[in-house]
Amino acid sequence: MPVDVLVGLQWGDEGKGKIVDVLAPTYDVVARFQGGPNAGHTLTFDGIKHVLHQVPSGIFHPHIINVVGNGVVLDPVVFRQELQKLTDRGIDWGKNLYISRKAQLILPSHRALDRINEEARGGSKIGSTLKGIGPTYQDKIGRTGLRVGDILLPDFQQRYQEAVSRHAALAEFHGRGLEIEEFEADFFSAVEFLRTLKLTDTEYLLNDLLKQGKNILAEGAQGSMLDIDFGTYPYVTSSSTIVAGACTGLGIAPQHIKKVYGISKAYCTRVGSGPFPTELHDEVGEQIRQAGREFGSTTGRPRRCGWIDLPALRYSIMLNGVTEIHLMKADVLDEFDEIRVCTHYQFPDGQQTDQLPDHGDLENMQPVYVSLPGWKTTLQTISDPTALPQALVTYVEYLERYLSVPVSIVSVGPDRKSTLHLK
Ligand code: 2SA
Ligand code: MG
Repeated sequence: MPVDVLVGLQWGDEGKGKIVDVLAPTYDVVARFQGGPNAGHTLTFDGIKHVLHQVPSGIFHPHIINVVGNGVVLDPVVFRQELQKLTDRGIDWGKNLYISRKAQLILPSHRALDRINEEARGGSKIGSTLKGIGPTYQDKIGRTGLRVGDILLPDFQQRYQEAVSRHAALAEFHGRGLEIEEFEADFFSAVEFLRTLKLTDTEYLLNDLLKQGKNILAEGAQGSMLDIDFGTYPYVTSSSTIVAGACTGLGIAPQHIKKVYGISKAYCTRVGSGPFPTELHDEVGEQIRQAGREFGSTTGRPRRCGWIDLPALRYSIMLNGVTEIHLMKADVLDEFDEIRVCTHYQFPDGQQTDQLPDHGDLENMQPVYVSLPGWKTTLQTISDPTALPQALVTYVEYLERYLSVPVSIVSVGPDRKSTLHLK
C-alpha cells in the first residue's frame, strides 16, 4: 500500500492541519517527518479549534497510528503540554502514538541559542519562531545532537551536560550566557514523561505496516518555500520541507510514494523575514489579514499577506511532484472586486521571467499580475461544488491551466465540513 505525502507549497500556514484532518479517516497511519514545535497545525471540528505543534494530526481518530518520525526535532516540554491538552479534551492518544528513537531532542540550551543567534543577526533576522529549531538541526548535522533514544541511556545526564557546555561556549562567543537554569527541572521531568511513551525504531514500524497493506499519510510542516535547500535561503527553516524529506524523515523508500497533495492558499502569506514578491503593504493586504485571521498559530505574529504567486507555486509543484492541489481559504477573498494572480516577475531592467530567481534577485523583482473578477458571494454556506460561483470556477481553471495540475479540493471555511471535493 502507498505512502501519500501532504506538503505546503508556499511559506507555511497553508491549512495543512485542516486537510490532514479531512483526509485522515482514509489512512491507517499519519506520520510527521520534519520540523517540530515551530509548526502550528490548526484543526477545527465540532465547534472546537485544536492547534497541534508536534503531535501528528491523525491523533483525533482512534483507528489511526500516529508517528513522530526521525526527521523531527522534538521538544519534550512542548510535547507533554500538547498531550496534556489532548487528555483534558478527552482524546485517548496513549495506544497509537509512536516516537522515533532517532528524532533529535530540543534542549533548553537550543532555545536559548536560537534567541542569541537571532539577536546577533541584527537587521537580518530570520524571523525564527525561537523554538530552538535551527540550533537543534545544526547539532544533528554536526553529529553532536542528542536523540530521543538517548534518554534511555544511563549516561544521558552526562551527555546533556556536555551539550550544554558546548552551547554555553557558543553563547559566550556572542558575549552571552545561556540562562537556562529555570527551565531545566521542567525539561527533565518532561524527559521522564517521554520515557513512558512508545519510543520505537519507527522506520521498521512504518515499513512493516506497509508490508501489512496499511496506507500512510506523511504530514509535512512549514512550506516548500521554507525548505533548507530550495526555499528563499537563508530565510528558511532548517529542514527538508519538500516530499524528499518524507523519505529521509521517515525511512521510507521513494517507490512507495504515490499521491502528493500540494496545499496552497487562494492568496499568499509569510511569517518571518525574507523575500515575498507579491506582498501587499496597503489596505488590501490588511483586509486579507483581517478576513483570513492571519496571525501565527505558534507565536501569534501577524502574517505578511499578498496575492497568489504562480511562478513560486509552479516551482514548488516541480520540486514535489504534486499530483493534486488543495486550494485553501477561498472564502477569505469573498469581498474582493478583483483577484490578482502573479504570473511573472519583472527585473529592474524590464525583462520578465516566470522562473524563481535566487533570493537576492527576488527582492528586486516586481510582480506582474493578471486581474480576475471576484465572486462577491459568501462561500462558507456552499456545500455542493456545482454551486460554486462562476468567478471562482474561472479562478480555479486559470490556476489549473498555469500550473498543469488539477485542483481537487477547495476549502471555504475552517471547519472540516467546509471542504468541497471538485474531483
Ligand atoms: P524556524 O523557527 O527556525 O523554523 O524559523 C525559520 C523560518 O521559518 C518560518 N516558519 C514558519 N512560517 C510559517 N508558519 C510556521 N509555523 C507557525 C504557524 C508560525 C507561527 O503555523 O503559524 O506561529 O509564527 C513556521 N515555522 C517556521 C519562520 O517564520 C522563519 O521565517
Ligand atoms: Mg501553521
